[in-house]
Amino acid sequence: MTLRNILIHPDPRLKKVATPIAEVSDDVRRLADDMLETMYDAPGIGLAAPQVAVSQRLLVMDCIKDEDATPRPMVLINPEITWMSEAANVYEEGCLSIPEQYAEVERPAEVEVSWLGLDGKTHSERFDGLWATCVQHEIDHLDGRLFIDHLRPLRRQMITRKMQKLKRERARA
Ligand code: K1U
Ligand code: ZN
Repeated sequence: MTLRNILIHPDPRLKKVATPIAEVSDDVRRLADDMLETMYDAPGIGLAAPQVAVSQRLLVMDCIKDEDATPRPMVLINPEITWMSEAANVYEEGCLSIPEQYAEVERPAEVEVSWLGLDGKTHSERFDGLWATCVQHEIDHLDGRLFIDHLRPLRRQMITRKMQKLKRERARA
């Protein structure tokens, strides 16, 4: 397993709509393994392939935050939201591609998602709580959307400027 580099906003590769995956190949299994390792190392609760510069529809997540609890690493290929609740939930979101910036985002409180698993089978599950927030945040990445795209333009601009400054500083270091 290899740690992959996480792209930082602004980057045109984070704005592209990712391509569906045709089959669960060895490359796809390797990508999923690398992404889980990269997510746990960050640390984060989710990661989408475009964040590691792969424009394919694959995401990983594990929203078990308690270190004493059993982890639940999930790999979702070509995920689709098939149902969303009318009730909404507000969560203060972060993003590994927008380090140290957090903002409240409102999303459906519950979603049903279907996806292709690494076992080649179709899966479907209803998510709520942090899992629902996280899976929607990650599917947004597959569609070239970031959590700051849900904010008012001025707030989004402020965060983007901070990220431009961070990238300049990192390039100089
Ligand atoms: O997609 C990403 O950039 C990962 C992101 C996922 C996410 C966080 C919060 C709400 C929705 C989606 C992160 O994992 S940011 C880091 C984070 O939330 C975290 C890090 C360590 C422990 C617990 C949470
Ligand atoms: Zn993110």
